[in-house]
Amino acid sequence: MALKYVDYSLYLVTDSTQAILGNRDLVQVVEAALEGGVTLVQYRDKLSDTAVLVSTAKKLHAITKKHKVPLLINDRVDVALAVGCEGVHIGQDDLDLPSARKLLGDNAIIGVTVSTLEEAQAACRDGADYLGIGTMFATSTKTNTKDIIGTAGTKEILRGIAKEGAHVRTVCIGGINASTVQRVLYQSSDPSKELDGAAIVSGIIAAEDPKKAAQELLELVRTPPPFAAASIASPHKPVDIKVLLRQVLDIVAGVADTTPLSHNMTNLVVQNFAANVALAVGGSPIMANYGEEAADLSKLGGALVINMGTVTPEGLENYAKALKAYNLAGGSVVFDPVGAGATAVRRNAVKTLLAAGYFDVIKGNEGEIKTVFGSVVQQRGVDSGASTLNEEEKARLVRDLARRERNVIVMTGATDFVSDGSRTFAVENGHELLGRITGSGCVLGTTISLMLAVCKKDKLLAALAGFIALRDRGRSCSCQGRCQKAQELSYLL
Ligand code: 3NM
Ligand code: MG
Repeated sequence: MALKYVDYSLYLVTDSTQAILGNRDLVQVVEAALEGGVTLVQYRDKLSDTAVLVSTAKKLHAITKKHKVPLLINDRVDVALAVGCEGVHIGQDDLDLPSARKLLGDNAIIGVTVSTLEEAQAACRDGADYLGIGTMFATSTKTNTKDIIGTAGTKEILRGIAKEGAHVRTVCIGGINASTVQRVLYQSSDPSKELDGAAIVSGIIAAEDPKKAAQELLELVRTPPPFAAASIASPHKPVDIKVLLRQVLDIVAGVADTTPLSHNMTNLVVQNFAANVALAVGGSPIMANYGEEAADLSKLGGALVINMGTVTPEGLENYAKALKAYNLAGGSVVFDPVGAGATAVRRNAVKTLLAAGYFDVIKGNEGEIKTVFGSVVQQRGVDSGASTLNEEEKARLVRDLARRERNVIVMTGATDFVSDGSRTFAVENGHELLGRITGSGCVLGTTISLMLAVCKKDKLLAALAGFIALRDRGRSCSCQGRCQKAQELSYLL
């Protein structure tokens, strides 16, 4: 097969419906998008008759050639042949890939829509040049989708084809826009296989200014998101706990020295307690549950805690709004999915929030973390419920979830487990009295947020600092890693 150098980073898929295109001329809209920098175009038109398809495709091909961008046709191999464009995109219900290849030849670019690992593996075996993996998020542009697979499902597919599909390129599709594209590429990509780009319909075609929309999206796909961790330790580099503890104590001291803001959107039970703990460790708390305030607050260098302990429909909207504002500003966000496994409402709230934005740290008890992972657990109220996991299984759960979400997971319990996917720690930090008061877990979210505000570059250290701050003000400890606290941290995986 001939080598085809194709830039998949910003893949425009067209739509000719009134709802998306309106009364505008498709060819003009695509030309504007090309001027803005889209790197690949698929003509997707489910409405027009064959003669119109061919004549529109010819016009589109003339302008894509001018911009040296390939043009693919959705479904219709015959139209691609008539026009002589670069290839086709086929769905699972369209002409099969081997037949399309036979008709179009080795030099054609052929992409396939996949939403499961099995479909992806079959397409790789059959010689697809690229996969369109979806549906990422629910979208009005395509309603007959099989599954909303999100970033977690996309990553599972990428990991599953990393070997056999090493040369097969990949894009994600479905509901992706300027406010989600960076996170989607960041969270979906697996270390063994990255996404090559994002396919977008309404984010460009329905935009008031398609050229500007394409320019903005191209800039976004080419830069890492503001919350991308600058330094994650190499998985093979051994960790020196004493060195690490000194770094952690520096973070705790840094909070006391710089008084960062901890913006809490938290439950009615712990607001006062959490505010006082934030003050006690040297931070500056603001308890602001109104999402509109987040745009301003996110610019003050602090971090946000979203604690869904007393969730309401309005509260959920406020959380999502604040999450987006902090993601945009590069401020860190801690998620405390309180009682996640207790009710259907809370399980759905978790899904809604994970799809709405990026959490730097997710902190919960065993029942909550299992629910975030996707296991069905029945929590009794906000208590964790009986533990079903041994220590090694707990360590693996937090590690795997951290890898999936590409963040830091904190799971509290008699022993706490913390992981960033490459380093996993157990923290022996418990006290029998903690189980007899309310809010001890919630205030940990607040202390972690303060630590994140002073240490963005290593979120795992910040999370560990959140624990240490609750035990002892770092400033008053001069042990240099020699005291009892050093023994309380152990490195697991
Ligand atoms: N295919 P928008 S979703 C064409 O899941 C298409 O395979 C999908 O449109 C899939 O960018 C989709 O407007 C439409 O959300 C994507
Ligand atoms: Mg199709």
